[in-house]
Amino acid sequence: MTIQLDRPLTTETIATQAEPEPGYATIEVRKVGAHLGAQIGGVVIGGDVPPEQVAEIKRALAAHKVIFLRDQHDAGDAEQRAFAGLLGTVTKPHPTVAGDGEAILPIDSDTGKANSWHTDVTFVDRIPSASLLRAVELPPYGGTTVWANTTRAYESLHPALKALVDRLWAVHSNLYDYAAERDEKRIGGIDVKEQAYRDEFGHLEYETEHPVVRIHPVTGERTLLLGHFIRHFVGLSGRDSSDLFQLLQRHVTRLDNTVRWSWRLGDLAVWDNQATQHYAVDDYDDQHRRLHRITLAGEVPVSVDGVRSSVRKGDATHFSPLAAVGA
Ligand SMILES: O=C(O)CCC(=O)C(=O)O
Ligand SMILES: [Fe+2]
Repeated sequence: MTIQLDRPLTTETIATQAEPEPGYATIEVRKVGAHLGAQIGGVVIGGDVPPEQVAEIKRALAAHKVIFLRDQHDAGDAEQRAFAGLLGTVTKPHPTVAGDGEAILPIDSDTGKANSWHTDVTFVDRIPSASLLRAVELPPYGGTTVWANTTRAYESLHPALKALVDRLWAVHSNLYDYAAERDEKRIGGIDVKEQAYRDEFGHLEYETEHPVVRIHPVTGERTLLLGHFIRHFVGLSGRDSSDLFQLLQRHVTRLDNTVRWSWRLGDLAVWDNQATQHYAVDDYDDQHRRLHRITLAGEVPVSVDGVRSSVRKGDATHFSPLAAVGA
């Protein structure tokens, strides 16, 4: 098949030497890693991306779990938001953080660094289906982001471990790291802006019980739902929870199961927040780094037995509507 694109990828914009994948008529899809990650060419983000391209971008996202669009230099917040609206239903910036009040959550090194493995906003029932992150200001070195494939992590488990996690539930909370916070305050290791952000992050308390294995609403695959918002597994002691959490996270975050992206200005990354975790590498010293994030509404997770997650504390209806089933 010959693909006719308005803006084909040039050698300068290609982050991968891979040939375009067959099966796409309106975009170029090139793998960045074996197990997840693809670069998408031929798209100019904004509100007028044609429906055929939107459908193919969604298909590429489901297949590759994180996709990267380069050289979107003309795109600002408005184009990012309009494009997000074509892929799904845009949520408020965050359940507890105001952001721009509409849709954008600034990810700014002045207020914190997400250098801990997580899936976004898992402490509410309606976990976002996807996140769109656009580079705004980048440090001259470092500051990459790494994603891991939680579906492949599940598939790689021994059948006995699968049987264990298939029945296991976990409590997720936004107030996940109190002890560390207190220690940092005591030893004076956290600055004012960062503390203000943490206070805003924790000003409402959310707690939700999720299955450790959920059925992906689009692909139907089983996928691990873990990450740093977990407090403990239901019915397990803190110590057992911690050991089991480390074991499972080790499978998720094996380097072979990840893809790492070196950001350039003009980059937009979109990830399937129902099949990945991510980690922002803090290796750029005190230099400023800022990206803008938008999340898309998701469904309440469903376990392998068909049981939905349940809220223990907090109401997330102001943050996000529930996505239509299978969206
Ligand atoms: O800073 C990054 O690269 C990612 C931060 C993050 O966790 C997010 O945008 O959800
Ligand atoms: Fe995140």
